[in-house]
Amino acid sequence: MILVGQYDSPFVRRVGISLRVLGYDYEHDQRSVFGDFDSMRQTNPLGRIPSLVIDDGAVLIDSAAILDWLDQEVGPARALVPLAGAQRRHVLQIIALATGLVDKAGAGAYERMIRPPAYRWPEWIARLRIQAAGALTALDAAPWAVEAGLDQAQITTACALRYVEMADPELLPEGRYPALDALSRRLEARPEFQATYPPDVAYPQG
Ligand SMILES: N[C@@H](CCC(=O)N[C@@H](CS)C(=O)NCC(=O)O)C(=O)O
Repeated sequence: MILVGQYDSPFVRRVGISLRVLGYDYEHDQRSVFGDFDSMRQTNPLGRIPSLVIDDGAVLIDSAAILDWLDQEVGPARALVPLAGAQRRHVLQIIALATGLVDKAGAGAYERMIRPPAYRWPEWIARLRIQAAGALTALDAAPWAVEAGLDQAQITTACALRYVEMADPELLPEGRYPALDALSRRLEARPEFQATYPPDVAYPQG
């Protein structure tokens, strides 16, 4: 299996961590989604990461679709998203908040990283930060059923937190979200998280 994409993408990282947690080996293709754009488009017509090349040669794209395939492979007893019931609804809602947080923090980072300064729209960046902060507040208040074991809600949220810490640290001041600080500390200490820990990337701030 080959996982395509670098770990500074929380979508790539959540797939890498899930594969490791579930005991799968994979090769890591570290082409850059920006630097290797033309080549990436040969792998995924959208030119996005992650992709996962599975053993029959098929290329799966989109982290949600990849993780769904993985849960099907391991079966309901080990799946990281519960198969049914209230716990499934809860996990999917947390994942929606965490991936939404990445969408909003990421859109703000792209504004600052890619758009020429003369074309930036401060009100839009401010709106994105309000949306990201809304997701963080809701995630911090969520019931974290840690005694039930590691699930996709925890993995995706921890990956989102590390991404926000890199992309827009202003959104995550120390101590504002104590439950999320604790979740992040606990999970980042695990081997699967350490093996995929993204090095600091210099995102323009402001
Ligand atoms: N819904 C997709 C989102 C993937 C995504 O947005 N990936 C980003 C990296 S974090 C990317 O490839 N960005 C480059 C681009 O879209 O041009 C997933 O879950 O896989």
